Amino acid sequence: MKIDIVSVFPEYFEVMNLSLMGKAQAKGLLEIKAHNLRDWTHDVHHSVDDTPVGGGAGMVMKPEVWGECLDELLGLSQQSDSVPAPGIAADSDADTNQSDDPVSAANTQSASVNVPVSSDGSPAESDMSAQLSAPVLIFPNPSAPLFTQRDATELSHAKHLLFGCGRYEGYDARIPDYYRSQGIDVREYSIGDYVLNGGEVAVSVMLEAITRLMPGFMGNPDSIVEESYTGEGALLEHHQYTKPAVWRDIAVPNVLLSGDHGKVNRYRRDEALARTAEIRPDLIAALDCKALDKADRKT
Ligand code: 6GU
Repeated sequence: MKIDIVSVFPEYFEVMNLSLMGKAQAKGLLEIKAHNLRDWTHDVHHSVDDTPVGGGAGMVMKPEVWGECLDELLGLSQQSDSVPAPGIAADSDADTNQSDDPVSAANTQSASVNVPVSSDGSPAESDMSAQLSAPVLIFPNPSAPLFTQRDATELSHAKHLLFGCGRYEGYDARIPDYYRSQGIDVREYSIGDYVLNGGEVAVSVMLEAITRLMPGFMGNPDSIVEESYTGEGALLEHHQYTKPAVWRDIAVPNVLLSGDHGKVNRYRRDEALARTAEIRPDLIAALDCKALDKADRKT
């Protein structure tokens, strides 16, 4: 899997050379490149942001710099960002491009990559192992839908992921809109209901969730099968214990020492259901009834 990350702090991603992610890169399973957005600026100050149109606090990331950067990393032909005079509609801007700049007008055609996109954008569970052969462009955004294990599973089959990290008050909304209009698979995700200073940490979180699901990434692939949030009946995981059987007067539940696999599985399943009902009732409410077995209903 090829991974490009664009950020004004590319050094953030040096940690990707450590641990399992580092090993996966050494094995050639992953190729991660962090790029500095300022490399695509042309002014002396290398500025990437500007004040919000319509007013408000903070700064917004400019579309022109992102446009040049993403065109290059996606292998799309460069568009010319001519600035219309105030009051001129976007349509006449396109006309100006066509008459004044035949090269960029011609490129507008070839820039289009037609990727089939399903009606609701999310594949059925059965399609999750399908290769995503076209690049996926991902923007972390605290105002976007939540990133879930389902998204991680789907994206673990992608060939090329490109992350664009916003800073300040965010990025100009036309950036994702434009790449969608060019047929690119564009996603925006939040990692939780809190606000971070920028997308870098969110990208690190998403990348770890995605890459560990890649075939060959984990030493023991069984360890990802029984985890929380996986499968049809996404439940929190049961508690785990190791030896000794008693530690500081606290004993491991007896049934786990019984050697009876049927009983152990039942105990763990009941515990997972009880913990989920207590801690995350929303997950129980969202549970597909078909994911419950007969014994679940008795308890
Ligand atoms: Cl994806 N970005 C930022 N800046 N803050 C967040 C987030 C993303 N997800 C939760 N908070």
